Amino acid sequence: MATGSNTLRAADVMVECLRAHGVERIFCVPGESYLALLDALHDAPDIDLVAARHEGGAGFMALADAKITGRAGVCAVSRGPGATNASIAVHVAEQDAVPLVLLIGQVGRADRGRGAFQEIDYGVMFGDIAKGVWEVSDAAQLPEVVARAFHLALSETPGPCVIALPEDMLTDAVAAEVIAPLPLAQAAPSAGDIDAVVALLAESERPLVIAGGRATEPAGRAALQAAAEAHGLAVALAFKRQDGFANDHPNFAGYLGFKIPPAQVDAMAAADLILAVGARLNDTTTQGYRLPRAPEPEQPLIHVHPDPDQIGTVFQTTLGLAVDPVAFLEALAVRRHEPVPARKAWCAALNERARALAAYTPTQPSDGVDFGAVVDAFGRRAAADAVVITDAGNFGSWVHRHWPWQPGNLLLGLVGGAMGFGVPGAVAAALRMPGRQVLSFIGDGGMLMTGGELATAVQTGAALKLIVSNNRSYGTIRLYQERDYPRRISGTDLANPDFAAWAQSFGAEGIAIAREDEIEDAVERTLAAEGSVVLEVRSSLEAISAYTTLEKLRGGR
Ligand SMILES: Cc1ncc(C[n+]2csc(CCOP(=O)(O)OP(=O)(O)O)c2C)c(N)n1
Repeated sequence: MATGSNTLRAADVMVECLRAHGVERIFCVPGESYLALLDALHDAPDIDLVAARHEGGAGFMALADAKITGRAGVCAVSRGPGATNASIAVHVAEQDAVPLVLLIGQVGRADRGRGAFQEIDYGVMFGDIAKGVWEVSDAAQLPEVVARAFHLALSETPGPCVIALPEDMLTDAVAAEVIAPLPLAQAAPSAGDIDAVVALLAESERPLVIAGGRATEPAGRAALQAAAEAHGLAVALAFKRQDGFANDHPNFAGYLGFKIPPAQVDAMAAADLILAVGARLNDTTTQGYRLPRAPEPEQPLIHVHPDPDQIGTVFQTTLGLAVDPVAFLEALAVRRHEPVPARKAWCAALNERARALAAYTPTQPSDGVDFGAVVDAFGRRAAADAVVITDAGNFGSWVHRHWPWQPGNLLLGLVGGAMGFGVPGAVAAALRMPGRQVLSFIGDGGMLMTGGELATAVQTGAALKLIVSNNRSYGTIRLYQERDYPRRISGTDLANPDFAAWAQSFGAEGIAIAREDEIEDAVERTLAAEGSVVLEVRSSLEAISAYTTLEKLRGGR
């Protein structure tokens, strides 16, 4: 909307800036604090505005969108309550290294600092979790702030950036030139870097790659496999990165998530060299700073990561390369090498363990369906390029343990472990990839945290397949309770709605099963559904996770 001879309303400048940064979808919950921006988006049919039912849902959608596209996800929310609801996504973006730009309507400039209605100082609120926080009081600075926020969100270790927009600033008339995206520095390895890696590899009989981040994203998968094959490297996948390498490949060494049996970790820890590529090496991936051991690893450690701040800060690192992991793997894959015969046996031994752990053995619990059997059936029948989403909770242990992951799959799960991602994450995925099966595994706890976003799916036509493990419990916490305080159940029992009827009330399909002999038919119907479908599995609580049972926990096992 033009406001005068070379000037534009600031809200329209903002839209121009977003457009210049490639934004074509924004997830929001509207608020009166940014009406002018909503109005400017009315004139921007090229930007899809998805209205969610809760700012946590909108934030999770933006996170999922960013994980899929590799570009910054954008979320717009109102001040105070909108911003506090959205804060879960800011935290997860930091934990998961996901580029996210959160736009918040702010109280008018004249009222700042007076404790005005719904006022928050966002620099203080997000200071510890966002990479950058700006409040734009001069509309002329919008282009510069937007360019810096997107640049920072995407650079080195990606993460969240927050821009607060005072509501009266958004209606200022301003002459401001849009600033194009700032270039991202992408260091490539030198020939000398690769020489140094090859020299260390030459002395290794048992090299273990720990792959994560960019190395396991779709763009890095071919290079990861080529490098592993060229040098006979065993490849373990970092937390929630299981789709990065074919799990039936002979070089696949296993997964570094929660509850990996100690014998499996010990076997991997017998490595005489660790090559960590793209992974930040957090406590989950390193199995509690054991693989590699902190601060002094038991074997030489090569760490390749785009962000120099991630290298050498926790682990004494033999060789650190702050370079693009994909460029590194490509360069490593084409280097000539002398075959080291012992590596074949090393890979085979780890691979055998990984396969044994992934094999599903049916159990027959008496209090409901073994959720593992449902995951097993989906794993056998789902499309080879299915998008698989996991909310946080024990039901996910079967997915992470038994799903036959292939690089054609896309796994979306949160390293940050926040519940409530399952439904909104699926909405974003289905909108972005309408032709693909989008399967989201969720617990009864997580389902009712953000399940209202099923309405957003129905409204936008996003087709989701939501598989709910209804074990009538916050099962993960119950598991720890039974381990530490056997039989003292406190705050973890849940009374649930009829999820199938609940789904139908949204206009989605609803299916419920309570017996194992119903699984195959229900899975087939779920996969065949054209629109959104909720499959409620009345699952066993006795079979509380893929690794243990209530009985074993109470017996101290
Ligand atoms: C937003 C949020 N709140 C609380 C937790 C702590 N938490 C982790 S798992 C879990 C229970 C999950 O229950 P459910 O979704 O029913 O799945 P289940 O573990 O029973 O399979 C809780 C409360 C969390 N991770 N995220």
